[in-house]
Amino acid sequence: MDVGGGYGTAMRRALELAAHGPLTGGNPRVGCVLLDAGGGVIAEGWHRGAGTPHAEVDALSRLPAGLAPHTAVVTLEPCNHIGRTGPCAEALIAAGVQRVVYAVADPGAASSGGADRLRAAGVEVVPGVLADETEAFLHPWLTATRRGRPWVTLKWAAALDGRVAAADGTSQWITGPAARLDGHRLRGESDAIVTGTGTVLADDPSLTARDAEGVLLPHQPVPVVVGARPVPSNAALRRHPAGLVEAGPRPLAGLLDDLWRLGLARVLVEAGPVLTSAFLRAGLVDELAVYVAPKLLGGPGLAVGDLGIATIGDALDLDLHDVRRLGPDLALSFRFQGQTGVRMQYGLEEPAVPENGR
Ligand code: AOF
Ligand code: ZN
Repeated sequence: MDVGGGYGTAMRRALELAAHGPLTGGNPRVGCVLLDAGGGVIAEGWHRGAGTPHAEVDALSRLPAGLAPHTAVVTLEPCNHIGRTGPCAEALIAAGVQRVVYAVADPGAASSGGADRLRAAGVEVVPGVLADETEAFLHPWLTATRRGRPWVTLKWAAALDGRVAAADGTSQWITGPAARLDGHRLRGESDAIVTGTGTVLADDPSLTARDAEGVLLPHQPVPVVVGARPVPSNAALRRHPAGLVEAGPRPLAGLLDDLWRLGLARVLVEAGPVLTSAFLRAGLVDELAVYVAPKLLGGPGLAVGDLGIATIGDALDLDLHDVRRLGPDLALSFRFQGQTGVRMQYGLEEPAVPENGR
């Protein structure tokens, strides 16, 4: 059998299954297909999120009685640790699986090593099937896990000229309903949402993830407020269903390290120009999610404040990752090449977040 190509179809199915899993909760989205000796699919499984069975164990639990799995095709190297659930490598060995095909290695410090464990038990291991597709599918989780710091998406909605506020300070409803709804989807796919006290005091945002009718989505990001001033007792954020973290004024890298330790692996930043540029200057942003409305506002109210860039050669370079049309607006997503930022490029110190960190 042509090993890579022969398992391509099953791995593609495993990726489809994986995509049912949640983006939030800190665990990867993983899918698994079990094959009989003839290569026929006899069970399928996927991981439904932290604390629930892993994809392999889920698939094994769905095996029809009397059928023995010969090959397991799984998008991520089976784990080798007892975390919230048991080690998948052992479960596959115990089930009598003779070959394990996977796409990408598990970068987790504790969970990796499943391939070696399987080989030691005499199981044939075929790594790297649909590796590029799976790397792209799991890119935010793999990046965050390899680095030990959350994946950070910086979001804003602006007029065509990059303006987010008019001369009188009004800033609501720059984009239309479809773009706003997409912004709520983004919140619902985030573990934490970071903003500044300036934004809280100026706009009193709820920072909840809601559907078109205003109903709360099943998953809510934890709101994290950066800045010295306290969140007022009557602020909408005090009623956030996921609680509230008041982080105070502090270096953003350390804040992200703390969020990672709390299992908050996908962070969305929705803030004013000062905090937005502080994240960019510190080189802590992985992705920009920019909604562009076909409007011109003019004036000084820009989405991004000073980046300390003196000349065009020092501009931050991004790759266009995705373009969508949402009603009259555009949704653009950009990623940094290799997570470069001003700090990483030039060794600058991260600027302190100002007291009123907007
Ligand atoms: C697998 N199959 O379906 C998943 C894996 O806390 P736990 O026990 O849920 O372990 C989480 C870690 O296990 C996670 O960070 C990743 O390294 C791996 N996820 N492994 O064999 C799966 N979801
Ligand atoms: Zn596992």
